[in-house]
Amino acid sequence: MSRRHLLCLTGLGLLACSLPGFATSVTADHGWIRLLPGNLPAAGYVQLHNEGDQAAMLTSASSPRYGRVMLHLSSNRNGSASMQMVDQLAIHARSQLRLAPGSFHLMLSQATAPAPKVGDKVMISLHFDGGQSLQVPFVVRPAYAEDDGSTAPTGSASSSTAASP
Ligand SMILES: [Cu+2]
Repeated sequence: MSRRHLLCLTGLGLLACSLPGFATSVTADHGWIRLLPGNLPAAGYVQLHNEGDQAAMLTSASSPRYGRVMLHLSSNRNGSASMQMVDQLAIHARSQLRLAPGSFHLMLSQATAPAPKVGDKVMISLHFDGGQSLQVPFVVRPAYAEDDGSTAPTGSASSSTAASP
């Protein structure tokens, strides 16, 4: 159970949770960046949770580490992969939206020097309709990474046990 859920059970929490605006209703976790070599743009992924009663609209994003951050959607039409810009992304009431490889992502380009490297934590601000923003830490991961690395790889423990004498 998240801290927010606990807060909502208290009297003060009830008041806070009933206030309009999503600043108290949208949270983000598992932020990570897939770094690509050279000057290729990097991609940012994150999970957004809207625990409020109203939809929240993500309209843009920015970062001190990247000169340009765009909302993108990857698609695969007739076997060819492509990306398109997205004006805004809705996180519906009481639901979540996952920015993930092959789907929605943040396209990060024009990295500021020194360029982000694997292991860095990059702050990205997510800007929502209505003027509020959310500061989210993104951990930088290598090009081959599939997720934020917070889940331990499965299977490695048993294989190493089998290999030991
Ligand atoms: Cu893209």
